[in-house]
Amino acid sequence: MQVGIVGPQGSGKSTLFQCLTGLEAAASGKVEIIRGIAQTRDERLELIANFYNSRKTTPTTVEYVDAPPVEAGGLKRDSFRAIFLRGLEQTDALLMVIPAFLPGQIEKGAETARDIQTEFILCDLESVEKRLSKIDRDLQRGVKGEIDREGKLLMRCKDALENEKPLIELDFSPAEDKLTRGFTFLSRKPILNILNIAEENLAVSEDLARESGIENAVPLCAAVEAEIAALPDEDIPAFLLEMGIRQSAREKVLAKTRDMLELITFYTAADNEARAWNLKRGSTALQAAGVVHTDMERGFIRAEVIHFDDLKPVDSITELRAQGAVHIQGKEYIVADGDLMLFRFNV
Ligand SMILES: Nc1nc2c(ncn2[C@@H]2O[C@H](COP(=O)(O)OP(=O)(O)OP(=O)(O)O)[C@@H](O)[C@H]2O)c(=O)[nH]1
Ligand SMILES: [Mg+2]
Repeated sequence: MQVGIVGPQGSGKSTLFQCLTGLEAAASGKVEIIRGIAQTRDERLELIANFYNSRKTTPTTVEYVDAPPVEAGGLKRDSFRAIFLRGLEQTDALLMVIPAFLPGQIEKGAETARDIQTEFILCDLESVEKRLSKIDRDLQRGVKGEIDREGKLLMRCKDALENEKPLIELDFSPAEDKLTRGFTFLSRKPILNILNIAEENLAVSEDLARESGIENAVPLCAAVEAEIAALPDEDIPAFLLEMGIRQSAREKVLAKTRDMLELITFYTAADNEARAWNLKRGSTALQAAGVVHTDMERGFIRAEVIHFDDLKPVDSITELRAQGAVHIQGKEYIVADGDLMLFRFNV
């Protein structure tokens, strides 16, 4: 999973990047893209690894991308935009950091955030128009097939974008989704709004978020969270308690992003490795197999599924089997969050 961090100049994007990854971020004012991988802590995975005596655990990871502010380009806007676009190309979602740590900052911040989203729409419109004129030329030369369908779809996109509607508001069929995959549409990426509040407002953070009028705003104080990220793991709970923070930014942002993307976690385990995997909610056992390995999907026979809650009270797999807690499932089984999956396959 890859998540981009965007927002007005000086809103705290790089500070948030540091909180989320524990890494050094881009210096303020620099047109630079910095990437960093955050490991996720996963207690369920630890428990599963213990159960199987796995030698190694592999949690899911998130790659965060610290982007420069769009408006910092000045005269060299085009080249600036190119860097910005390239940096966000592969992201699955965006965090929009809205500054609210200084008095009166929030209105202007929210306005700039909207401007940035307009910029996304303009970027997308530019790509759509470019592609449409190429398609026109090809159609005139007599090229047929797929291109016609793509043209129609892009006309729909153009229509929305010209009406300042982000592409995320359009419903694409899976086939249409595939057709547009090569485009990196910025306005099609889901956005999680982050309200970067002052330390002294931490106690009223939820009220501030509600009163801000910003949709689903997640309040946090990036400056304080950066301090938390620098602490040794064992000192974090006491610090959070002292500051009156219920959940660290790292955990909160991750959970909200995964919710927004409708992701669940399933697990695989053996004596060599216990591993967590991301899966779109509502996916089948066959699709889960494909996430692990294409061979498993191709040669899928069945899945043996253990629900995480059944695993906790027992000591061994024999005990689980005796209780009937190992469920044999076919391709169409809808995977639940926390399922431990063993795929039987034949290629
Ligand atoms: N008081 C306070 N200051 C903050 C907070 N977060 C960021 N700042 C300050 O705001 C300034 C900009 O922070 P950055 O994290 O570099 O912001 P940025 O959005 O990455 O900046 P650009 O990349 O230049 O757009 C720094 O001086 C930070 O110390 C915060 O939560 N509270
Ligand atoms: Mg920065």
